[in-house]
Amino acid sequence: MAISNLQKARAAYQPKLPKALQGPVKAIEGAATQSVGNQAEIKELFPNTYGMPVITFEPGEPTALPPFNVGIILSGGQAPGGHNVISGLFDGVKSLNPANKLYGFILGPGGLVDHNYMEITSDIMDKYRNTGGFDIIGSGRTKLEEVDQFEKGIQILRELNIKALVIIGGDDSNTNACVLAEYYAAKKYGVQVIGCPKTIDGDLKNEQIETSFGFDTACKTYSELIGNIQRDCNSARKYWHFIKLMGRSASHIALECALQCQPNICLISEEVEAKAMSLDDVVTYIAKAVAKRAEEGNNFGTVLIPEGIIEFIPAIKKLIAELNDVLASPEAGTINSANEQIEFVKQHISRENLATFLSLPADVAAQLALDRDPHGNVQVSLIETEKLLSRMVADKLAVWKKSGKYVGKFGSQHHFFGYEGRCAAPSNYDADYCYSLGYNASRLIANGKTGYMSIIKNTTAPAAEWIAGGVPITMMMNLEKRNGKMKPVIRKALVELDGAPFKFFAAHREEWAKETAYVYPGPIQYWGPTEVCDQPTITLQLEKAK
Ligand code: FBP
Repeated sequence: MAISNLQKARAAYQPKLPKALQGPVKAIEGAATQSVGNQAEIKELFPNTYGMPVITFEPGEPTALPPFNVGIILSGGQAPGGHNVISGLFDGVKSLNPANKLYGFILGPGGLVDHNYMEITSDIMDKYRNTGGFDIIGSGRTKLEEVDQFEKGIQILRELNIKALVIIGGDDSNTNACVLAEYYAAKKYGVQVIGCPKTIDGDLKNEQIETSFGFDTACKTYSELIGNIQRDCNSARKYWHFIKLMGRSASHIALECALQCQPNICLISEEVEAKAMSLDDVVTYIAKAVAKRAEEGNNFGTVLIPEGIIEFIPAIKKLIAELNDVLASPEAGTINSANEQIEFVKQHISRENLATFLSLPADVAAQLALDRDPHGNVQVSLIETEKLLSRMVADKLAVWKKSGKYVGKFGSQHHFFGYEGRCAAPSNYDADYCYSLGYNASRLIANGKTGYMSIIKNTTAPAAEWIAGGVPITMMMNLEKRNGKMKPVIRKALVELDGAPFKFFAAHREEWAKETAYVYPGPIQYWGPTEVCDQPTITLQLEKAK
C-alpha cells in the first residue's frame, strides 16, 4: 500500500489520553440508572442489563489479568476516527497483557454472523493509525437482531476465545449491541458487549455522551468546502449555491457548518417541523432572502440544506409514517419491482396522504415509496432536495418578477456533501477522542462490564482532564415505531431549538442573510497553534459554555 507524506508524518502522532487512563484504573460506580422513556417496558425487555450504574474511571492499582481476546465490529456509515478507536482498543488490550489478541470482523456485523474475520496484528494496526476510513476491516449495515444471528455469533466468539465484543456504531447499531449484550447475559454465555458512539450525524449524544466521533472532522471538512464555495461565490457574484449536507434526520451538521461559515441561509429541519412549515413555506422563506439580496444588487448566495428536511415537513412526515406501515405489511414483501411498489403504496395509503404523495415531484415521491435501509430509515441521502428547492425557488421568483416583486437574476449551482467528509483523516480532536474511546473500552472489558457504551467527557478541556468511563446503553433507550412495530431503540438527539447552538445561529441569521458575512474556515490543520489545530466544534463549545 503506497502512502502519502502526510500519512507518514501523521502515523507518528501519538494520540492523547485522559490522565485516568494513563495507568491502572479503578471503576467508581454511580447510582442505579433508568431509561429515558418507557421505563417499565425497557426494564422488562432488558432484565439483565437494565438499571446498571454509570461508571467513572480513576487512577487505581495494577491487577494481573489472564490473557483474553477481543473482537471488534465497525457498523454503519463511515466516520473519521474509526481506525483510532481500533488502535486505542488494540493498545489498551495489549497493555493489559501482551498475549491478548484483537480480532476484527469483516464488513460489519455480517462478519460476525458469517464468521468472516482477521486478527489485527501490530504490523497491520501501525499502517492505519490516525488515518480516516474504515478500510482496515470494512463496515456494513447488517442489522443484528435475530436469535439465529446471535447463536452463529457465539460459535465464532467461542472458537476464537473472545471474551468481549466491541461494536462501533450509531444509535441503531448500539441498540443492537444492547440487545446482543442482554441476550448473551441472559444465556450466561460469558461474552461481554461494549458499544462505542460513532456517527458523523452527531445525533448520538445526551447527558452522558458529549458527541459522537467523526462529527468534528466531517463538519470541518464540509466547512472547508463550503468556505471555498463562498469565496468563489463572492468572487463571481452570479450564483446561488444550494448545498445539501448529510446528517440523516438531524440537522446538527448543517447547523455546525452554518456556525463555522456564516452562509446566507441555513435550513434547520427541526425548526421547520416546530413551525409546521409546508414545502411552499420553506421555498418562500428562501425566495424572500434571495429577493432581498437582489435589491442590493447581490444576485448570489449560499443555502445550506440538511438532507433530512423533507421528513420534517409535517404533511410529508405523516405520509412517511403511513408508508412505513404499509411497506412493513406482509403483502408488501411479495412486490418485485419499483413501479409495482409505487403503485402498491398509492393504493394502500389514506386519501389525505395520497394527495401529499401526488403533490410531490415524481422523483421525490418515488424515493419515499422505495426501500428503507436495514434499520427502517428512508434513504434521504438519495433525495435531491437541493435541486428540488432551487427549482421551486426559481419558479416562485419568476412569478414575483412578473409582478415587480423581484428585480434580480437567479442562477443556481448544486452540491451534496456527505461522502467527502466521512473518511477524512481525523482532526486532532477526533484522533484523541477516538483513541481514548477505544482504550477506555479495554478498561470496561477488564472490569467485566457488558451492555455499556464507552464514554469520554469534558472534551472541551485539555485531553489530560477528560473523564473516562461507561454508560449503560439501556439508560438511553425508549420505545419507538420501526418497520411498523414498537421497538426498544436509543433515543436520537435532534437539534434542540432552545439549545445554545441553535440560539446563537438564530440570533445572527438575519444579518448573515442580508450581509455577505462569510467565514472561510480553510482545511483541517494537524500541526500549529492550538487555536487552529485543537478546537472542538462550535456546537460543542456553545453547549458546554451554557
Ligand atoms: P450512520 O448513521 O450509520 O453513521 O451513517 C450516517 C450517514 O452518513 C448519514 O448521514 C447518511 O444519510 C447515510 O449514512 C448514508 O448511508 P449510506 O452510507 O448507506 O449511503
